[in-house]
Amino acid sequence: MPINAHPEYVNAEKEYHQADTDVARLKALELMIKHVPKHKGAEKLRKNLRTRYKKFKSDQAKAKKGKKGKKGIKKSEMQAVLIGMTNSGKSSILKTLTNAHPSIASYGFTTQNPEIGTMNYEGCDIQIVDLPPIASEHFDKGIINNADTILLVVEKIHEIEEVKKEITNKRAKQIIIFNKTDLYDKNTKRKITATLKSKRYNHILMSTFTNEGIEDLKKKILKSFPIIRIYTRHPGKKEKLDDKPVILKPHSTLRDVAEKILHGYSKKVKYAKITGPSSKFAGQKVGLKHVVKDKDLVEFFTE
Ligand SMILES: Nc1nc2c(ncn2[C@@H]2O[C@H](COP(=O)(O)OP(=O)(O)OP(=O)(O)O)[C@@H](O)[C@H]2O)c(=O)[nH]1
Ligand SMILES: [Mg+2]
Repeated sequence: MPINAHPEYVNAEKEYHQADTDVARLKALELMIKHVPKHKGAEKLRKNLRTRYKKFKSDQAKAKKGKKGKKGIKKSEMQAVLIGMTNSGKSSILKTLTNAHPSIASYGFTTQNPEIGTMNYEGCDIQIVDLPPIASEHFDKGIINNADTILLVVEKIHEIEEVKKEITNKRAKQIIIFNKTDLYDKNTKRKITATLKSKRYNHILMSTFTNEGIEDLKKKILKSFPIIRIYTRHPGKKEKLDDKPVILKPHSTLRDVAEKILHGYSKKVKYAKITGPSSKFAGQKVGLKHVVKDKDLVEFFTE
């Protein structure tokens, strides 16, 4: 115990040693710092308390971060990830495309944790992930490696190569989003487009301020996934078409469609009627081996 310690300090120190939770320990430590003797003889003690306090705080911050990390992101069937330099407008794009409400700010390094939103487009639920910026300590390559589609958000042409350097996932499709076109006149935009075209990038010019390019972007995102959509209608419910299509890989069969609706369902199906790109005529009667195509409409018949 330091010489000439206040009784408040003595009590706080006692509380500190008796505390059985981190919260109580931290509270006692704060009291100790408040009442620690101010004379020169206690200098070492003051320093020691401050160090302990700092360590406590950083441990707590780490624990909190760890918990968040564990929560992770459950990848959905179609996932696109936004990556780019700070301030390029990734979070603004997430907000424009989805139901999410991410923090948006002009000061840089705003996004600290991945943010997720769902984009509903042509009956599909597409997961959009907004990442902290490249160069941020929170930037997460793991998510990029798992993504189906990578959306590279840039404000300047030269950023494209810098962002590309961060991508090791060679399997994912890439879409270059040149954002903030509201800042440029027609002529400049024409030049930007010409450059992007000459480099053969799958690209889009857009602005979250004017919504220029948003619809095209949605189309491009959906098109980037190697999927087909099959719409189903259930017998006896002719008037009711399920608005959410069944999502499958290209070249799937009707058996795959039935199994996706309900595991074991294909065993009950006797035949199906199909209308759409894979049918010779509307309502063609087919078996489970029939290979479906995007936007087919299927009606299953059991007994
Ligand atoms: N002029 C213009 N500004 C935009 C546009 N989109 C976003 N901004 C602005 O750019 C700044 C950064 O936007 P954010 O969406 O937070 O950018 P971010 O890429 O998520 O930034 P970090 O989280 O730091 O990586 C904000 O001030 C936005 O208002 C746009 O289309 N045009
Ligand atoms: Mg952000």
